[in-house]
Amino acid sequence: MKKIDFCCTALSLLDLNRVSQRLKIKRLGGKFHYFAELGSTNVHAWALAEQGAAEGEVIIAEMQTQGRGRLGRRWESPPAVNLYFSVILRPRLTTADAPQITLMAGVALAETIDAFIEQRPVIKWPNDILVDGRKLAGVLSEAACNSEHIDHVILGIGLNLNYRAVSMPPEIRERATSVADLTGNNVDRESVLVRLIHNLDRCYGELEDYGFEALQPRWDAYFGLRGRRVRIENQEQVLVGRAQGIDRTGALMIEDDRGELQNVYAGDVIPLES
Ligand code: BT5
Repeated sequence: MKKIDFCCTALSLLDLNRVSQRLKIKRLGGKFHYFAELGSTNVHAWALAEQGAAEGEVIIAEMQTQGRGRLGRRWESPPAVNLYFSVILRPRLTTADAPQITLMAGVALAETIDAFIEQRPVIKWPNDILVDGRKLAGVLSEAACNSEHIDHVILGIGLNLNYRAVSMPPEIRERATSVADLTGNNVDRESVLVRLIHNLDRCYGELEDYGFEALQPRWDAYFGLRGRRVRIENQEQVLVGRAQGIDRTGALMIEDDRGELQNVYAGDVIPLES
């Protein structure tokens, strides 16, 4: 990636003191680790969590040189236009329920984005937020756990705010979008961050206190593929069928072409013609 000299450019950087003052909660966002540049906020957060960092600490960077998606994919992370951050969580959940963290973040993201754009955001299971079929945000959750208990989860979020299509690399230009591209105006990144952390704090609290059932109706309302024919690809299989929604563990339920219900726990969903 091209190196950017921050001193010589008129980039508007985040002021985390201002963000902290606006946060009325203390559980998530009680402490920020701010970087002008980082390889990956998830990698750094993982190292801090291993050293005993507390739940709710947020690692945030203006740009990432090795922003990560799932399965070693890349997350484009140019400087000072978007949000790239990771939250350290130490949830009171069993290992089996760990995938619900990603789903919880999807609800918090969708509810946040809804406040800044006219169009309705759509959740694409398990971790994408799409608007008009283009990707606006992605979630990467990584958990350290044994067979029963979770030690920590690193919840990483990338959200495109003032990233214009003209600046995007050709590989994603047709498939990605940003709040600025959707509204025609730049958005105040700190306002989005404050609202997003509030919403994450609230949704995370609901998940821990009442279980995923408390969030599922809202997740369902943002889910864009119910009844659509989809192809699911993961390391074990390729499955074609009709998406029915998610079960209480967060698995995607697919009715296959023999009419049997299959639960899918990981993979990429590709919508097909209905
Ligand atoms: C994701 O992976 O969507 C998870 C992205 C998580 C990024 C955050 S940023 C903060 C934290 N630190 C990290 O290192 N990561 C997290 P996946 O479903 O595998 O999607 C990756 C695919 O999305 C890529 O292969 C591209 O096709 C596309 N993509 C890459 N950058 C994008 C961007 N900025 N906007 C939209 N799409 C993008």
